[in-house]
Amino acid sequence: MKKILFIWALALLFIAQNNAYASEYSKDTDGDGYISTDEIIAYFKIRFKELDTDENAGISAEEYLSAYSSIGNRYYIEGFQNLIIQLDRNEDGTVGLREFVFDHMKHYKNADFNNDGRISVMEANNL
Ligand SMILES: [Ca+2]
Ligand SMILES: [Ca+2]
Ligand SMILES: [Ca+2]
Repeated sequence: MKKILFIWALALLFIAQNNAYASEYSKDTDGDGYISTDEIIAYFKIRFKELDTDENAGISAEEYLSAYSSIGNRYYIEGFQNLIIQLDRNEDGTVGLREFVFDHMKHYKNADFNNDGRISVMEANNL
């Protein structure tokens, strides 16, 4: 029984990694190996839509929690409440699209590790 569980866990890990890999490449929509500003903003908009499950144009702490819990990790609502306090510049209690993109663009700009002025697919791995 234990062995079956172990194999099952390995299979899940493999599937999760493959999905992560596939999603990295979907950021580079023109396939030139680099993620342009337009490409990353398009990607962030897709991510925002995925997270905003009730489609009220804002991501709540509950929506963050359910999205990240489904990956199989254990998170707590307090962590996301703190995240929203940091990102919620118009203080409506949720993270709107502009707030979401603004915050994520900071990470995008910092991702150019070799300072060639472009973000490669590898550099965009953790965005
Ligand atoms: Ca590209
Ligand atoms: Ca929402
Ligand atoms: Ca807000």
